[in-house]
Amino acid sequence: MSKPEILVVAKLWPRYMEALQDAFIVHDRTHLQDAEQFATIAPRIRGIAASGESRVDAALLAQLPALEMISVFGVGYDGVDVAAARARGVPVTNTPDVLTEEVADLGIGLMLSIARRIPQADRFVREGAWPKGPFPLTRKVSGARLGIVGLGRIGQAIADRAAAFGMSIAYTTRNRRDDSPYAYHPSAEALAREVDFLMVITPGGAGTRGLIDAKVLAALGPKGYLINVARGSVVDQPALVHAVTTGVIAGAALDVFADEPNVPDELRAADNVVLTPHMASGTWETRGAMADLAFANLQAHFAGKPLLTPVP
Ligand code: NAP
Ligand code: 8YV
Repeated sequence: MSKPEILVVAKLWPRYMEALQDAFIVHDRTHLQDAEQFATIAPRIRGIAASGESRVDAALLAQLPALEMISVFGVGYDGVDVAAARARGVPVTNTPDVLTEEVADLGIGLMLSIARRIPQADRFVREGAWPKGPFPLTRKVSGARLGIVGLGRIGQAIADRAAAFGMSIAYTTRNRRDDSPYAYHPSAEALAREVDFLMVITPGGAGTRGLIDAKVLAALGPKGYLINVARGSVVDQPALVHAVTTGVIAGAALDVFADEPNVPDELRAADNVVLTPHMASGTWETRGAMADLAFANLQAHFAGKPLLTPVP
């Protein structure tokens, strides 16, 4: 029997691509590169392999009459029109849990980096500034107040780590968690008013677009720090640029941006900002586990078995 044909819609990690190429006939981003060629293969496409940042919209789905499933390499699937897929009976899978610890680690790392100014201190030593005088004092993290916007799998793993730093922990979600010992606030603005560090770890998409706006940043205040490991869309980026460059907040540490891989010049120039290139899950170990799970979902579907991790 011939191998199923799938469309890869993002530049995927080479090890994952190799596994896909062994098991399927892979069309790598053909829809973006060659419209004529895509028109000839589109009717045969039975699966999509996407990344967490991929766009799979209704217009693309409409061109794929034989599509049976979409597998996302990532826990976030905000770029996929899940409603349009569901209307066609096309299930979507993602890679929850296997990256939780990794993303939580980077969230804590970013919080420490911006508070203790670790990248700035590194530059200070490299640039030969140390002999001219000491590095300015920084902000203590242990015992400080942490607010988590989104207490899901990753938010909880961040809270577990923060507890070991003796931080007092509070959170906001749409639904209060009865199983959580942490103080609940009904909005990001109310939470921001009560904390030193505001950690954003919700899904992206329409439901959270601009959730961290100018009002939330004003509530966080001139001694407060924002950390975003969720999606760039969750933060009103122009409001954030204004906040970090005018002292509305003390600083920010960001792994995600509104228009990746483009980062505004104002953020790149700001000394009170730490920037990483959407790398929270980016270790050999975790990307390997994500690839295995994303692949296993495709394999299960085409073997007629139940999907491992369908999105809710
Ligand atoms: P999860 O378990 O589904 O948790 C999501 C949390 O966000 C839940 O507590 C949810 O609670 C809350 N939430 C959703 N909408 C909200 C809103 N409007 N206001 C406040 N809270 C809201 O997901 P997860 O596994 O922790 O992953 C979270 C997200 O992290 C992913 O969707 C992805 O976007 C991001 N992520 C980023 C990276 C990276 O590389 N930087 C890596 C992995 C994941 P309620 O439903 O009660 O509101
Ligand atoms: C990945 C992510 O960087 O899981 C997510 O939602 O954003 C990240 O783990 C991404 O999916 C890989 O391209």
